[in-house]
Amino acid sequence: MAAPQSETKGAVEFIESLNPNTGEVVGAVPDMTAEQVDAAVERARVAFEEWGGLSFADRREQLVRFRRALAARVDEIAELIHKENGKPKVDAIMEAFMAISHLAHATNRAEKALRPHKVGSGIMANVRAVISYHPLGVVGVIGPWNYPMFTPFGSIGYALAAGNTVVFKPSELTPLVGQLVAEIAAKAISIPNVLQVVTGAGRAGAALAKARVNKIAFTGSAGTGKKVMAAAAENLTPVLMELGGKDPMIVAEDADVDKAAEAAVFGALTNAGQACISVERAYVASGVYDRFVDKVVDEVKKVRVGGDDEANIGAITRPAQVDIIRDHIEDAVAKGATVLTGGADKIRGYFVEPTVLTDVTPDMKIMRDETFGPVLPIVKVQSAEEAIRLANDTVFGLGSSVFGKAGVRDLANRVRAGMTAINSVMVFASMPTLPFGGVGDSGFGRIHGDEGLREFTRTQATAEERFALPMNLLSFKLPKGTYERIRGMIQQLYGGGVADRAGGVLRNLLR
Ligand code: TXE
Repeated sequence: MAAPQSETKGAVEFIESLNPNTGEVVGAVPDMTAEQVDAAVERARVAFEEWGGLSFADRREQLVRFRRALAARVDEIAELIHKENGKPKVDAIMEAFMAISHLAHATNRAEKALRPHKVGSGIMANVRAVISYHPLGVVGVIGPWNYPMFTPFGSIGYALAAGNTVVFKPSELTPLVGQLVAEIAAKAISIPNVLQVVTGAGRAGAALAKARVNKIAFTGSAGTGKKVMAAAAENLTPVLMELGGKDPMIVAEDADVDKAAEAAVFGALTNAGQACISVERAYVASGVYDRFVDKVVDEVKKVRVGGDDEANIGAITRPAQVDIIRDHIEDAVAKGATVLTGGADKIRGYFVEPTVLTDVTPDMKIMRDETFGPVLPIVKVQSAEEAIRLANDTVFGLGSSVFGKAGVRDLANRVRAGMTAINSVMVFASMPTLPFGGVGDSGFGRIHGDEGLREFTRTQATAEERFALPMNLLSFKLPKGTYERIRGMIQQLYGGGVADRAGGVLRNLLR
């Protein structure tokens, strides 16, 4: 199989989408120009006039229609995810399930999460303070190929429910899934162009980042993320960055070892390891290390790689990724790692055998850079302190998991990451109530949850005077002696620890 091909049909360039399992052409999409991307953004702006002005109830009605239409065509969606990405069909329908459940949550939750609410007025006791949330306008979403529906839906569903319109640029490796979803939206939502898809590779993505959108939500590599930020900076467009990870798993001495091993195998291998929250490193307490490693090897041997319906994991979706995976394994072996299953010599074309490594050290690429493949390096640690130190020794900080009993929550709190699963793995991603996002090179901003809805809004602070105070501080007509009175206020309010009764004190002073 080769990288996606670009060919010319008439005057328009097309990009072919290939099936990673078979090399067959699944379809072709236009390689859009900057003008075409700008035109889509303009249409989205027109659509926003109406969509952004709808009540939550009316928007909900439209999004429920969209959700039902997605559910009605879920076999078609799953088939296309399977063909374009290479993951088994059951994983493909699971992905669609999670994406639709996030859309349903965002639809149902938006009104509550974005409801204007009163807050305390501090020292300005005569003012009513309200915080409200308003849609931004047009949101540009640049998506990846590993979860071509689920990942972008973490932005699309929440942005739409918050009242924005969306222009989505799917990865050039999985554009047809994006096209299908937008086609379903166009039929289900009565206002045109609420969700549009623009297709193409880096050029189209860069055009979207430079277009006058009101926010860019990007998922992909840190390198491309930096380019997107630089392009967005031209218009001071805010960005949300969901980048890669190097997620650690910590297994404590008192953990349920079998459960932890099974979770590690699933977390490292599902989707052929091509998840931003894959388990990329495991740190296991010395007392349970041997049992853990044996169980992992047992479980990994049962995992079948292939393109058929019985396989657990499919081919690697992005051709260049195979070289990265091979390089990481070879680098580790050259520096002393032991291969317990799989290995670089077992890679056949785009199919990578699950690889378990021990005797790994922090200087190896496999322990530092995102591998994004079905590889699990395991490290023996002597203490919880050592586990935390090594887990946090990374520029990334996306997901993580911790297995144990006593003190497990404390251990979880000490991992520097956006999300942590306790006695489970990856589970936070499927929970629409929990915010999802990273720190450091894993990015910033949050999708999912109430935070994910607010991410696609502008916060407005409203301060309404309810009654006038005898002494108006916001005026040039200040009476003589104001300096002394303010000085007195500062002493009374903050010099004696009465700041918690500030409103009352201020009113007395201004009388
Ligand atoms: O990502 P890119 P790639 C990681 C993973 C992988 C690496 C590279 O480690 O090996 O990233 O994958 C669009 N301006 N993740 O090359 O380039 C591109 O068309 C604007 C982690 O696929 O970041 C696609 O739609 N957009 C990850 C999107 O960016 C540009 C998921 C992502 O592509 C652009 C995928 C530009 N100049 C890969 N150039 C995760 N966080 O889950 C490309 N694009």
